[in-house]
Amino acid sequence: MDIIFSETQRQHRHRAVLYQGQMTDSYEAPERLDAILSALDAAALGPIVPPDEMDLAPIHAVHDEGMVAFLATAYARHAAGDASFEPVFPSFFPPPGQRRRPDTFEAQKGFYCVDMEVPIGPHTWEAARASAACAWTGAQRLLEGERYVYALCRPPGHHAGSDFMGGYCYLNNAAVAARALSKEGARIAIVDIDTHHGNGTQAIFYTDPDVWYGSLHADPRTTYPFFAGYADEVGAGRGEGTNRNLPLPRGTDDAEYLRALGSLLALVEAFDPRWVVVSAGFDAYVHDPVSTFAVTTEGFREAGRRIRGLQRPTLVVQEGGYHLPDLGANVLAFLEALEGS
Ligand code: Q9C
Ligand code: ZN
Repeated sequence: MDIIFSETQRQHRHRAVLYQGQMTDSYEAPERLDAILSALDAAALGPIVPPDEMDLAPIHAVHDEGMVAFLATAYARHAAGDASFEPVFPSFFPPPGQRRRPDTFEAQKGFYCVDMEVPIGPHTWEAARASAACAWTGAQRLLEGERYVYALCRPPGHHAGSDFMGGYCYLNNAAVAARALSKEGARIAIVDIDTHHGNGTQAIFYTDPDVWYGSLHADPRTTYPFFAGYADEVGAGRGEGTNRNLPLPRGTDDAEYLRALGSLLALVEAFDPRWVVVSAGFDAYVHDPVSTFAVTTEGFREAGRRIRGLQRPTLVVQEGGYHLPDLGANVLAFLEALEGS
């Protein structure tokens, strides 16, 4: 299986995110890449190749021009001001029904960043762009006839919407790949197994009849992203019926996780997509620091086996997963089972 990876993704390192008024360590660190790379390397899963050259068109096909421009220039605007503090952080957020785009940089931060988990440092834009390029390149490989491709993306993407960023996510990598695959009206299914609901991906495709989105995740009543991911969100307009959410209780184990995945995959079969994109987060892991689930390495292996059962060309896009000691083993178990090795 081809593994698409860019070294540029390492350059984004936010030592801190703001949580409950305090700077805390971010789990979303470059060491995640090494944890995954060393496991894939040791197992010789496949060639690790850099992404193709990508201009901004595939990003603009998903994201609002204003948001992309904001992300690309935010650090330079910040550094040019009198800021004494490193990353760009928002302070002011639009109240419900007041989502107007202000002219001033200070207010644009909270207009585009919906929480305090997306600080923008000197290389965040380059890393986010490289991450999106990995996913987009993976889509190109599928279009060229590859059966299974793994995009080792970081920062992750599924909490980024067309015009918002949040939850460690700046650009929606899976959405960029899905858009690239949606040529000639081909149907695509995005299966999101990260422990968090992919509120950005859902929002991007909510009214799109050709892109089905299904997610299993911790109940948003108690878990990030809180404001979306409920079972009654089923899509709208021409996209009605192409969105499916399965919130699961605290303590969800392999059996429950796989049962939920089974019901999502039955819906994927019924949708009959040409392509499958997996938003593959491994933060449902029993030891994950952000997880309330109890999924094991064997659970992820079985998830890979079940998705293999779809018998569709599949792009795996890396999302969350923060337990460094076992992250690589979890990714490897999933990918090996997916390709049947
Ligand atoms: N103090 C992804 O997994 N919030 N994003 C944790 C801990 C994490 C996770 C707060 C929510 C975002 C892609
Ligand atoms: Zn997650």
